[in-house]
Amino acid sequence: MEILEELKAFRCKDIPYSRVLSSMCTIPHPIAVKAHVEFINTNLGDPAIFRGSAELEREVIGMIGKLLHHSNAKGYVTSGGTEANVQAVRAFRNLKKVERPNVVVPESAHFSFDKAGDVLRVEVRKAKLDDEFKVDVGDVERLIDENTVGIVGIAGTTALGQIDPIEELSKLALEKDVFLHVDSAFGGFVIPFLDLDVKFDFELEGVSSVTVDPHKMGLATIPAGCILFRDSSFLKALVVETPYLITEEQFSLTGTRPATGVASTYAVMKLLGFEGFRRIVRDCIKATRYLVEKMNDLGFEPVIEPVMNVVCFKCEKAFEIRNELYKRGWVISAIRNPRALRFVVMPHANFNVIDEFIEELKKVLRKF
Ligand code: 0PR
Repeated sequence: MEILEELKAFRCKDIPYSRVLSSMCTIPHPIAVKAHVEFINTNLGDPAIFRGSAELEREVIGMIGKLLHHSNAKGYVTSGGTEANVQAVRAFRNLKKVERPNVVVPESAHFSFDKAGDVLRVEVRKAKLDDEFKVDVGDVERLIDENTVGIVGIAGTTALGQIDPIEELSKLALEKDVFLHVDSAFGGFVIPFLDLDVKFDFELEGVSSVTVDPHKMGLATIPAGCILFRDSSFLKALVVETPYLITEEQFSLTGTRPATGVASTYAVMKLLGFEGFRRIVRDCIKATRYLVEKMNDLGFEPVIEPVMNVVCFKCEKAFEIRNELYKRGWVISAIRNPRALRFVVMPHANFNVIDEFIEELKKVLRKF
């Protein structure tokens, strides 16, 4: 019992989500926690033993595939968006077999692509953004050469929640015969539930793979990311032999891995369904609008009209204000270019949380 008390003392030092307005993660849905516990001692690294868990993973891939217009997509549940992005780049590199491979990503790409470039020895070229902070497709085209194995578009950028012109990137990928990976780690569980007329997933012919993370807006437990490919040729390009196991090959990057995220994703998706997610996304968008109103009242202007539940406000003193808020127990983030305060309005960031935050911010602003 003493040990558990000790653990509790550590855990109490963590900042509660009700004071966090910068995270793409949130309190998981209660059914996700139950599902997670049920699968606590599973290991998908050995699917011959955990064959029920492996079957469930295939179901989940089918369900997420369906959400992204391709119920026959092939993939697996990863440890998160980082592993998913690394695996996409790895598959492209292995399939294209050029000597000095490169990928072209937007300047707004998540830092996981820098990790991918480093571990895979693939050059990561960064394409400029336009004045709406979407990738400039002309610049992507300029950066493509005979060593380019793939290009990347982001559907829900980390900083601003912006959506790149994936339709144009898809055309370009087909024209240049390179693969296109869409990173919708955040947006994958948002965009399908918005009333937005944008195509970003497998319905576009040029899209080869998609990252989408249930542990972000999917309300699943951490770790639960997902990589989906258009067909099994990409998974084959990732395979290594595991000769002493009953299943003789493995395409995941990690070896031993839990099915907890698989089970929690399944549970939330089954329980909520399309309509349930639509409600959650609608509430997050309402709260985002409320935050924008309150920030406008304080004289702050958004960098772009928020596309989803991520919003940044222009602010020269962004880092100083972020640090001062942190001292007072609140977590928001700050971005450099343009200098701005950044917010992710997750389901835990309800109107009450926003009101409390604004009161604290007013006090902080008096100091500046
Ligand atoms: N792709 C995009 C577009 C992302 O925003 C992220 C993470 C990833 C990939 C990588 O996903 P994993 O972190 O699951 O590997 N974006 C979040 C961010 O940088 C990660 C995060 C989440 C950071 C919660 C802090 C935090 O409290 O904001």
